[in-house]
Parts: sequence; structure tokens; C-alpha cells
Amino acid sequence: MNPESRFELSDAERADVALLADELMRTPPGLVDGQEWLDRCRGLSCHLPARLRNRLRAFRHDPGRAGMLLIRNLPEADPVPPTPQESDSVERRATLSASVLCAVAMELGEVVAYRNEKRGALVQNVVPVPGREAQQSNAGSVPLEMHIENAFHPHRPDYVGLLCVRSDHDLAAGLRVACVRAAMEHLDAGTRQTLRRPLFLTEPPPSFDRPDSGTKPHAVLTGDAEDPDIRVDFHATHSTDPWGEQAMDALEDAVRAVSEEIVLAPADLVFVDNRVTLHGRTAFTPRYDGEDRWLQRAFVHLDHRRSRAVRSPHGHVLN
Ligand SMILES: O=C(O)CCC(=O)C(=O)O
Ligand SMILES: [Fe+2]
Repeated sequence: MNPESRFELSDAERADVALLADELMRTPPGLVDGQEWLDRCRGLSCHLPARLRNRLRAFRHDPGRAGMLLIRNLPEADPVPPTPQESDSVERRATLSASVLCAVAMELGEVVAYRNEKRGALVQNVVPVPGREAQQSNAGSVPLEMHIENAFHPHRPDYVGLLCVRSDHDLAAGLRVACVRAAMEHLDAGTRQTLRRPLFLTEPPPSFDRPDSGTKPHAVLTGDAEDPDIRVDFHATHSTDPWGEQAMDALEDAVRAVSEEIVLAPADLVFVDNRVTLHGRTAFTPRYDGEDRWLQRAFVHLDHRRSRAVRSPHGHVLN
């Protein structure tokens, strides 16, 4: 992986983050979704180690060619509680991992969630769920196709944060990432042009409990011709136009050619820039023994004001 996409905390910096997280864990009412706790978290995020804040600031300015940032050596719980197994599992309590995730995320922007997904919880558990192995969602364990998060949604996240609490037994589950900045080099002019036309429709993912809210026809590439934003989910986005279909196939090949795989270790936190970078996951074999792979996820918006019409005055949950 390109070194510009990695940041490793020193042990002293990790200890500083642990102190800050400890303060958050002791902040009443100890629940991440409440306004008071989030206000405190926003304030404390300004006291994260300066080197980390500088790196996050640089990432916000320019996500780089890989469109992601991997932060290593954050504090981790000891012992780690058993991996949850229920579907739509969320973390409302201000645990160490949830506090670390929110504090770092709030240095990038505002954390947000969606009322129709996982009951609007700001921190969500990404865990394999018995019986859901084949599902194209983060509860599954078959390969998860490359996607941007919530491609169907008008207020999709700017960043997706994924913090590893526990790896899978076999270290087989790889987070896959692919940035359109790299993929563009593999696309010819005709394909690029087709992807800029409104020939594509995207369905909501299975994690959303409002199945009738698919998109109007939209473009896959928007913005600058050479350095575009991307909006696609290879499971949920389709075209009824033959040229559109062909362009999607070419894009999928390009994405495959440039995608990287990261087997996350506990206390690794990845931020994916959801405007330019797709993510997915390789297959793995869950055992449902309490020791399965466990990530915690949070979404970040850069401009909270933009979603004001679909949330309450100080709310973080979008309708
Ligand atoms: O399991 C992973 O590594 C990624 C899952 C995913 O796409 C997500 O939680 O948004
Ligand atoms: Fe995802």
C-alpha cells in the first residue's frame, strides 16, 4: 500500500488517545447517540495527537490516489467482549472502540446515520450473522461486491470509517478498496462519456428497511472529467441501456484491476473517501463462536448543514 495512505500512531500517541477515550467512556450518560455525549466528543476530538490531526486534515484536503487512510495502533479493549451475532447489531454504549471511532471521525466532520438503517445508530457493528452468509450486506460472508456506501441516497456519506475490533479466525477477510482516480487510467474515452450520462438506477441495500426508495436515473461519474466523483454499487446499480451495461462491465474490470485488499488487524481504523473510493470484502468463514470478525462502522458528513431539512436541529440521524 502506498505509504501516503497509512498512518501509525506511536505508543505514546496511542496512550494519549486511550486517555481521551477514557474520558469519553466516563461522560454521562455513556451513550454515543445523545447530544451531550456528541458535543463532548466533538470538543475532545480537537485534543487528539497533533500528528494525527495533521494527517486527517491533509486527507480531508486531498484523499490521495488511493482515496483512503489507514490509521494503525489505536488503543484496543482488553479483553475484547464476544463478537455480537444478532442481525442489525449496533453499539449505543460509549465503549472504548466506539469512543475512539467517534472521536477520530469527528475530527473529519460530523457523524451521521440513517433512520431506516440499523435503527439510526451512529456506531454500527459489522459482524457475520447466522443464516445471512449469502447476503450482499455487511452481515454476509460471501464476497461483498464493490460499492460506494448508500449509493442510492441523496445524502450518502462523504467518509465511511471502519474500525477493526477483531479479525476473522483465518485472516481471510480482506477489506477491498479501489479509487476511481486509479481506475480512470483503465477506461477509454467512450466508456468515460457513457458513465457520465444518466443511464443508471440504484436500489437501496438490504440493510435499509424502505425498499421502495431507489434512485431516478443518475450518472456514475460526475464532476471533473479527469478526476471525477463516482456513484456506483456493483450489486445495486443497473442500466437498462446496452451502452450503459457495457460501460458498467468495463468499469468493473477497471475497479478490479486497481483494487487493493487489506486484512485489518484489531485497532486498525480505515477511512474511505466515499466520493471517490469503492469498498467491498473478500469471503471468509464465520464460526459463530463469539470470536468472529467484528468491525465498527460510522459515517461522516463534511457539511452538516446540507442535510438540515431531513434531520432535527441538533440531530445526527437522517430521515
Ligand atoms: O466487511 C467489510 O470489510 C466491509 C463491509 C461494508 O461494506 C460496510 O460495512 O459498509
Ligand atoms: Fe459498505
